[in-house]
Amino acid sequence: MRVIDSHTEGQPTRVIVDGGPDLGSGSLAERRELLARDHDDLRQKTILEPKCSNAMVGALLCQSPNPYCAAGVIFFNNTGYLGMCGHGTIGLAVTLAYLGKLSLGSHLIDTPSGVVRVDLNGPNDATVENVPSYCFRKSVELTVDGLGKVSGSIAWGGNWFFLADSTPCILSRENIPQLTDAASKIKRALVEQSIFGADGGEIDHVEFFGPGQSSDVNSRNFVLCPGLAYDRSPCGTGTSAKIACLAENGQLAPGEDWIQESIMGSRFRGSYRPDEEGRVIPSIAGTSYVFADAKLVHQSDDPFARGFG
Ligand code: PYC
Repeated sequence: MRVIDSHTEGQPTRVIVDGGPDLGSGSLAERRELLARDHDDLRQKTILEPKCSNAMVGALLCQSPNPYCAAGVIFFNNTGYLGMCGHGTIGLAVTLAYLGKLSLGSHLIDTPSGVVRVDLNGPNDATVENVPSYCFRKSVELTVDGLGKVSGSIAWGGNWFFLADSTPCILSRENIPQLTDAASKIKRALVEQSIFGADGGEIDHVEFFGPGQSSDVNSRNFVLCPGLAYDRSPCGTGTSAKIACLAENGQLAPGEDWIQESIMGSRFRGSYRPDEEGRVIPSIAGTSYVFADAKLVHQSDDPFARGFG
């Protein structure tokens, strides 16, 4: 199985460019179900520790049934499958450019959450125009073990996010263990208190916000992903969810830039446009670098081939 590894603003993506299972020719959402049901060992063998850090997002390159799409992709992580992934789509575009399979310019990419557009601006720079994003609920209150009352918004950016109204501590690298602990407790409380997304989907990403480190940044975030790894990038779908909430509150105009900084200090430049139906279509721009072009091998007696179990 050939994989290409990259990182987008610090967050890694491993694209499986060949050697994946035959998932038929259904929609990407249908194929994601098949992959999860019948071939989860692919996810386990490709990205779980000890092979990768638990932040790694896997991306199975597929052919899209939509003839206008340059590619299809199914994203997965250390615990399951994602609908969309912003940093991963930028990583995929840069990976395809590295392989000589994507030219500079505009392309459509099919994902289980819908078709997105990617503009490859240079060999390492891409802008993703994401799926329609929206704020589902505001001022949602929950009681969280050790934190007391916590309030926030629930928003869709291609995945479900809880955007907390306040942060338990300063958003600094030294506080990552505390931030991870607080966000994990919020994630658990959402399930326990039966608070879900619009479609009953689990709200499996939690975001905290604070001031950026310099005046040209609008905000810094900390994003906890479903498998309890934190996003080293500002999270493309998380920034989209934030932009949808800002648009809903009249705090960001169409076309206005929103510079989102990650807990590691890397940045995405975001903005949005309204579509014909007035929905928020966020764009996220970032940089990605390829760092490995490898063949994965699986030895039959490797006790940790599928991770630590
Ligand atoms: O960039 O959308 C993103 C993302 C989701 C999970 C990790 N990164």
